[in-house]
Amino acid sequence: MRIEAVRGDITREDVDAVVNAANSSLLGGGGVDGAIHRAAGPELLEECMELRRTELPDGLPVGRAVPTAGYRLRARWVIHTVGPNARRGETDPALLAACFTSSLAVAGDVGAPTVAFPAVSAGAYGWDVEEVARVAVGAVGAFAAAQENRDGFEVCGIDVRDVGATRVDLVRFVLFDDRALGAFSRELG
Ligand code: AR6
Repeated sequence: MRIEAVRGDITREDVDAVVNAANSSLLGGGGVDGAIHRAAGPELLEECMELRRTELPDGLPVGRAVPTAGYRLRARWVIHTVGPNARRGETDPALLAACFTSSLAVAGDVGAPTVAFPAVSAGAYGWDVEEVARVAVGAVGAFAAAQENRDGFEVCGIDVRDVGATRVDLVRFVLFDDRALGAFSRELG
């Protein structure tokens, strides 16, 4: 798996799936969530509302991930995940790692070999971007190793069995500012 970090706006990425740093309601918000909803168009909110009516009446739990279509984005899929909110005392790195792991498992399930991630939880949810970079790069690296070995593993109670469904061969961290880009670039060495 190729893992890279670039500076940019994730809504413009030409990848199979972009990951959204959503909240449990899935009904939109500010930051990268607002930008993705604006760029994808109103159909995205409609699909999210349908998910809430059907599969997720209580919302999407922290650390989990769910796919929708990408609508007007170049990406075919949006994978929504909910980061831990440090401002509410959610500071367990395993919860943040689970966002990256579960998003990659969903990418494998839907058949998305190239995936772009933002710095989940590094904005409104108050995590230090250096810590986000450390956790994100560690989680993606562990997923890549499991994919190579074709074995499942467990992260934060999530049993990632199907890492071999479709291989994810590119993960691109798309960072909005120089500080975030520096943090991820250092972690990637
Ligand atoms: N492309 C790439 N990165 C971006 C973009 C973009 N277009 N826009 C912002 N970022 P945040 P969180 C960066 O707040 O901390 C929302 O209201 C931003 O600079 O988007 O997980 C949701 O609805 C930061 O580094 O997500 C939730 O309520 C990173 O993306 C809550 O915020 C994440 O910042 C989620 O908070």
